[in-house]
Amino acid sequence: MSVSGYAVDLGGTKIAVARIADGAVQARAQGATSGGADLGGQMQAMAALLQEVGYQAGEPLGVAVAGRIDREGCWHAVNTATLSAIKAAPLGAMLRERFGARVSAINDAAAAGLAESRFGAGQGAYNFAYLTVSTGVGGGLVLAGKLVDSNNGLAGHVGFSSSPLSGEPCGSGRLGTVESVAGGRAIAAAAGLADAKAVFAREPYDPIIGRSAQAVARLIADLTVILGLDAVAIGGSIGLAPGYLPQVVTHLEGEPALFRPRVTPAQLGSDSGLIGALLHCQENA
Ligand code: ADP
Ligand code: BMX
Repeated sequence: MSVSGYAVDLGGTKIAVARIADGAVQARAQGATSGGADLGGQMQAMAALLQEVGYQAGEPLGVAVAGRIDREGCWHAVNTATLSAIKAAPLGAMLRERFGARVSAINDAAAAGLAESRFGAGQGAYNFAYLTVSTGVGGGLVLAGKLVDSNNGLAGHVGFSSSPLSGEPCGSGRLGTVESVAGGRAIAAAAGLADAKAVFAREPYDPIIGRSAQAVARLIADLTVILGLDAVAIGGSIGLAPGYLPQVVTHLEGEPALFRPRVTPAQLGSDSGLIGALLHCQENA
């Protein structure tokens, strides 16, 4: 893996940064995401963590963030309950101004999908989807070897598709989405606990987690109908939590064989967003 430089992965719960050499994480720093921070605040948080891993302006830097990035490099929260102050924020321009020309910005799940398709669980698949089950539910679709993108940056945001298992409002403004039953915020709210991690600590086979896994299994089958997927990789701290993937697979077994692609954990684990962000930078900046 000839991927070397620095990367940021800003999700709804945590910001991870890394120094990467030949595709391997050499140094890592992490902090909590401030959901109410505006672009200036988020940039400040990224810069402070980057300093911890030795980054200096001018070096290659791939930035992956939750939310959509449009063709002009503007950053918009789709779920405004997760990043409430991110609205048409000129992330691309601000990153270049602060860190130089060798920077790029991409959605976090799209970045992870790119990395998994190239170096991880998606290798050898013709049509591949990466799904993250984390604060929200995100996706990166790689079809015929190419990451699906769009002018408005919304392509791949599969967590905002409808789920028969939810009638709940979603921070996207839609009603009854996959994210509003399967994501970490939804799991915590349904259990009345501070976060989804506490729900897992109590009981990984809690019916609330089972419902999340069932919604993700339905989503996988629906995406397979539409895209003819060969393989799906699941990441995110919930997706990778012990006991979660087996529940998804059990629910998927209720579908006819034609609608069941290969489903595995993300091979690069929690590094896929970081490695994909830097790969995107190398290929686009
Ligand atoms: P982000 O959404 O910022 O990318 P994560 O992938 O870590 O970050 O996902 C955050 C969600 O995962 C939160 O809902 C958190 O409670 C949950 N979580 C974190 N660690 C664990 C764990 N070990 N087991 C289960 N859930 C976890
Ligand atoms: C949401 C959406 C996606 C993101 C996905 C996973 C926002 C703020 N987020 O669907 O852009 O890719 O969550 O993000 O609109 P995470 O926060 O769970 O890592």
